[in-house]
Amino acid sequence: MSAETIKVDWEVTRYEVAEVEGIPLTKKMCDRWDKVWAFQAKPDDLLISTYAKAGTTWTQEIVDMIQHDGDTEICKRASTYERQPFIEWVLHETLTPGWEQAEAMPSPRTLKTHLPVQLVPPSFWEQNCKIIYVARNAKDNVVSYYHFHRMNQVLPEPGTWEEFLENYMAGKVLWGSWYDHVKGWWKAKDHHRILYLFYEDIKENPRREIQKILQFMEKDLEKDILDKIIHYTQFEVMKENPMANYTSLPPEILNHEISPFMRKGAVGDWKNYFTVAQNERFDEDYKKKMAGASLTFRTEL
Ligand code: PPS
Repeated sequence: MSAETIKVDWEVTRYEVAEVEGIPLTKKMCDRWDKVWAFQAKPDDLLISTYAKAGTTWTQEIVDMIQHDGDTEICKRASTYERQPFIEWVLHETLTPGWEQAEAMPSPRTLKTHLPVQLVPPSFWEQNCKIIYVARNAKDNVVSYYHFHRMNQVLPEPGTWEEFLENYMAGKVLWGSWYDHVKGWWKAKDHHRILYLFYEDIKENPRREIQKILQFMEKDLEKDILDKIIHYTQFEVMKENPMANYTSLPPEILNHEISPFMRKGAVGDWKNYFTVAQNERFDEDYKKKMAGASLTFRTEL
């Protein structure tokens, strides 16, 4: 694959937000939504779907390592976003959007999305594609999302932590409500080929969770290859991997000095940000929003 060098020869400004069916997305995505919606999936596509900051990159690296039998050199052939296109993403008008990157790619393709289930291009369902969905507990997810908005210079200004938390609880952030996202995909897994995983489970026992992915992908690997995958996809190792830690994007876009993309990779970091009052308010609101859902998250291990 030839990696497209991303050069920033335009003024980097934080993107405007618009909506598709009530879901906030960048205006750049909304303006070309017809292209995203018309995306043609193929039966052997594997889609990695997540709410933003739920462990997408981690899962992408695990899947790529599985597909290449643990060959770390092959997995360093290009950056995460070039190996596995982010189908709905438009970085700039002068650059190839995610769906075109995917179209130009030979099969079998592995693709990334943050779309809520109702906005996934219908061809994925028509083609009965396999989908790996990863969910992360809302508290760690919002902390990670807040820091990502600080460092990613094209995302909307996050405001203060307090303001960002309010917007997140109200679903007024890019890709919409975390609550609806995790619930929507949870329901969909009963009708489609979806492996639903949890960030906390992977953190707790990567071997067990990677074995679930292997089974889902109908792959069998020797124990030493599995050991190698566990090693190369752990936080500390991925953090130093320039093809997996997003340092290959220009600093005008991702400013790792403000907050690194590979920030903490932990479960329970929310305790360093939520005040007692915020936590109480969050929990009360959470109960209402998640009432009736047979979906439970762990906020500590
Ligand atoms: S994105 O931009 O939506 O694709 O981001 P995403 O990859 O979903 O999430 C980034 C967070 O995942 C953490 N991360 C990891 N945690 C544990 N182990 C590994 N290997 C790993 N790789 C990435 C990353 O550090 C972000 O979480 P925070 O809490 O901000 O550290």
